[in-house]
Amino acid sequence: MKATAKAHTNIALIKYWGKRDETLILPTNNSLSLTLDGFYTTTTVQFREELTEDVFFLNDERILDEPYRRVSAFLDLIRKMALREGSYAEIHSNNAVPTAAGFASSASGFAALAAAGSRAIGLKLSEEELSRLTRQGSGSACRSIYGGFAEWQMGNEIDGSDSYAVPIAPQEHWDVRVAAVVLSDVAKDVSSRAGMKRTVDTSVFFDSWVNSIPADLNEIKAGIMSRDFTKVGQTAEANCLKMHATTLGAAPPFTYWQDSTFTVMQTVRELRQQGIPAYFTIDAGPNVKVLYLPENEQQVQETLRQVPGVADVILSRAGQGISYLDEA
Ligand code: 2P0
Repeated sequence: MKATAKAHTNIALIKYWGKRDETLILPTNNSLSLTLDGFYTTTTVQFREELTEDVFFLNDERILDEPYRRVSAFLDLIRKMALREGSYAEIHSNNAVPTAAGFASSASGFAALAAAGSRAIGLKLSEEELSRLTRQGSGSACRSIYGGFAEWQMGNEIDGSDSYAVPIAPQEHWDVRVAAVVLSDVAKDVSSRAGMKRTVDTSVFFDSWVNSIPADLNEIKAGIMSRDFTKVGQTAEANCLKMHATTLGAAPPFTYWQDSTFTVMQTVRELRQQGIPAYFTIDAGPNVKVLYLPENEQQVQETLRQVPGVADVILSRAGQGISYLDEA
């Protein structure tokens, strides 16, 4: 009745930006990501008969507010699947995701929780089933079941049965790296969930965004398969810019970018002018992630560190999928 799982976060190269069902977490477009080795969550779930409610510890601290409710509501799904309603668990989660790095710990967090929770309660889920379950905790988490490159297929069914991630290429396929550029003065006033919803509800650019996805997906998958860094980088960067453009067409309009976000973007373009292939992508926040190849690591890192407003640069390689650490 106890299991421990480790899951890594992922960075979307083709972004998930829009839901068609907010309860089941069903997206309006396919997305594609690279799982990262540097950022992960390790979670132990133990179902214990004497408990009358779930107990959740994050980084050894008891959590009682909203994150607790989200974790417990997610365990409700697992209890329902296992026909074990009324069984409660003690959950210990540890994040090796520097919160300042601007990576959503929800991706690694819900992937690890789904894997440990389902195993602890005795469910034997396929990767597809696990991804479908994980999706209902946080959308992007369903891609973290797999190492390397993974695609979340949006599906068409209203019950979400065909909405889950599939592997595209394993971690060993290609040594592409990501620098997380952490800005020193970060103010995020629109959460990703709220920003996504406002965009779907009001952005005049939203349909164009959705319509642009199939071509971007074809292009980036061809680029991944042939290890064509220029093709992958150009497609990811353009896709990121389109996602962020939708926020400017929302009502009221908003943006996640700050001054130093622009400065880092411009620095990446200058690296390219100097012959260093590097491309940026940005999630629902001001920090920038830069894709680069191993042979350019030193120059990319040194250049980014010198940009005014940059507090830190954290490097990561491609990471692995879910792993189970101990069972009883
Ligand atoms: C992604 N993001 O594909 C995209 C790119 C942000 C930008 O997944 O499902 O708003 O409501 O938990 O927390 C944002 O994640 O998604 C996200 P839900 P959330 O990685």
